[in-house]
Amino acid sequence: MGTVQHILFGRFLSPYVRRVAVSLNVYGIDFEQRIISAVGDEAEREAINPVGRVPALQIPSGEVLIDSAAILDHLDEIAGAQNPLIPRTGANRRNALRRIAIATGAIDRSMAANAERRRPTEQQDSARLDRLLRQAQQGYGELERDLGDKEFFDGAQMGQADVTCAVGVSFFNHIFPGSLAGQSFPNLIRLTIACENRPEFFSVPIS
Ligand SMILES: N[C@@H](CCC(=O)N[C@@H](CS)C(=O)NCC(=O)O)C(=O)O
Repeated sequence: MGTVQHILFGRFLSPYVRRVAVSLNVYGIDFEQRIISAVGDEAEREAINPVGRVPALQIPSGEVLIDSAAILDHLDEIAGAQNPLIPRTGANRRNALRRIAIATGAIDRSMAANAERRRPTEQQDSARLDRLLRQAQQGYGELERDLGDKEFFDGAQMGQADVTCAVGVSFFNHIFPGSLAGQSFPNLIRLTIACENRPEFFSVPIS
């Protein structure tokens, strides 16, 4: 058995950490997880990333990559060969980047909404909470229409837009149960269930 040379920092509760974990699995790259919580453990997080955020990925050279987009770009470069999770050129690349931008934007809105509702009652801003939830749902609304009855966004093969969207949908429904119900988002729920039933996903459950 070879030595594990990739170390992924962060918990799979974080959709950013989780999309990196799923992508490592898709590419068949073994990794070890080092759990650093996104709350507390600030000194530990800042030792890896000066702005204190996860995910980070230590690669075999010993370098530590930060920010999920930069990590995924590296994985596409070293393991994507002819078939990267984000297409390398053209309209397919532009479309994938737009979908990923909407999915990560919706993830950010859902995380901000979660933080807003956890503020002490007297500091809570219900108008802001409503706006954040509405914008997250609007983002997923566009992705729902875009996906339509296709198996994956780009056709028959799972790409990064599918991975990021599925981890985002699972995360939103985890922190705000029922926020993306099957009646209103049937295509996204179908995609998410299909993804979550794959080993690349179910071996790295939200936790
Ligand atoms: N753009 C970053 C976002 C990372 C991010 O927001 N990470 C959160 C966890 S989901 C975090 O570390 N939060 C801790 C903090 O902001 O103090 C990425 O894609 O990696």
